[in-house]
Amino acid sequence: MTFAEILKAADLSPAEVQGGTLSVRTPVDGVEIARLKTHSEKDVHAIIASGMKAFEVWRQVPAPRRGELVRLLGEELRAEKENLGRVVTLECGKILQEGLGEVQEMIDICDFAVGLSRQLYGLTIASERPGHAMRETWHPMGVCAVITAFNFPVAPWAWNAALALVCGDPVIWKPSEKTPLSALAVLKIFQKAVKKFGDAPDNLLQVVVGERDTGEVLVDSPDVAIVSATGSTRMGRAVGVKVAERFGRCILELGGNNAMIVAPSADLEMALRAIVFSAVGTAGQRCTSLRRLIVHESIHDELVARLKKTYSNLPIGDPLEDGVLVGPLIDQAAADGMKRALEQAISDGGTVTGGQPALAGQFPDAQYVQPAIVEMPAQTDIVRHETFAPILYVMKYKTLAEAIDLQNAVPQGLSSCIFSTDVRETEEFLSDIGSDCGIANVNIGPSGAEIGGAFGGEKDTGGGRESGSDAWKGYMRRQTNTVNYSRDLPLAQGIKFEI
Ligand code: UN1
Repeated sequence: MTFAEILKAADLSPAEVQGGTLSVRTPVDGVEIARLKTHSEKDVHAIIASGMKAFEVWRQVPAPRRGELVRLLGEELRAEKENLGRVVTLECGKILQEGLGEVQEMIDICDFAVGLSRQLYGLTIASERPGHAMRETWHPMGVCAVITAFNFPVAPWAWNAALALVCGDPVIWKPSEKTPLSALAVLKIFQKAVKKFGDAPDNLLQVVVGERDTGEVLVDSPDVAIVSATGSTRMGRAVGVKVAERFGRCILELGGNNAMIVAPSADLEMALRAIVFSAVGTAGQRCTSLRRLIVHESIHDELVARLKKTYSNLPIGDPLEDGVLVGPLIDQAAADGMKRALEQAISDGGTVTGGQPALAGQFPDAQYVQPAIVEMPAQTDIVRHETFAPILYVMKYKTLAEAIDLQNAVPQGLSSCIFSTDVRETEEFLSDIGSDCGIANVNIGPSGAEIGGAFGGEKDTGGGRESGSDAWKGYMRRQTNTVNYSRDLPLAQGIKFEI
């Protein structure tokens, strides 16, 4: 399929994707595939006002009926999985298998949210007063802005939107300026679901196209009740402060610097496969990508030798082609960042294998790279920094306590894992003195989380939780109710107040 055919199959006509000022390039070969019209500040204010209007209606629709819309969305996504997966691959450069996986994540969270729409459980609480009932109830919160990053153009939107919609909140989506086409394709799919649903209010989902300043209008608006943002720690720090200043609700999913500890008892064959998938998948541009490998000294040399061998045969190339495992980086800035990080690692005493540009002859305007393995004498500042590229730093350890200290001694706290068949080690890793991350896995890599669990992490990762478990509570307001059904008016705490 040509690039134009990929867009057409996703129902994006040339008229819709041309004639604007925002240039969208595919990382596959670096060519421009669209020029989108952007929204002005005034447009965004009007969009927020429309979202507020939708809220007035949507919050009164019973939650299970709201779930029906999300069920229909899941069905439409099933039908469009291939078409949307291809747009994702075209726009962000991840291999098609991963593009399809991302759409599957959207389908999965829709299923989850449909079930949730018949739950949204509150509590009954024992009151200290006779003839009184206490309960805790959950209510729709308001307009929810979802700001997403280029590396996962659609799944994180779905984790937020599927929950927000069943919780009664209209959604305004600000996709990355690098991947707005995926968002527009999803909007088309959503509109089909709305049509089948029948009587949903207009503007339950709106997409704003633009650069950072467009997102800032959403972040600053007191009419946007929830801001859920995925992206860099720098972005999150700015967004978090602004939303906190107006006492809005913020859900942040920011950088990761994820590690794997490989213990002496590990199944090395399994570890090897997990390392390669999580370090080079999405060309090292997942927030959950494996960036630090902490290997017991007794198996270090063997594992590194096997890794280098596997890395030397990795199929790098056009992510739309079958059999390719490593696609391009998103842009020149990403390639420059990788180069700078490798130079710094070398000056810190690291030994680099790989890391050089690839396929420059075939794709002169794209940024393909050979994934890098960097053997480090210590966890220096560059290792503690998240570089969004396929760089795997390898370090040695002697004791598990030392390995856990290394794993935790970075600013970020998203995902982590241990490969070990020793239950004492694996349980310690998951214990109160183990990994400090939001996600901690055993005999599985740090990436590729399922939607059923809460997704997010601590420290510089921002503290937010999205997707499964009880993350839905982030999209509703909590209310404590005390109901007096007696004929007296006793005061709490036994206070006497006679008039
Ligand atoms: C991200 O990189 O922002 O766990 C999200 C994973 C995916 C989500 C990654 N399910 O790797």
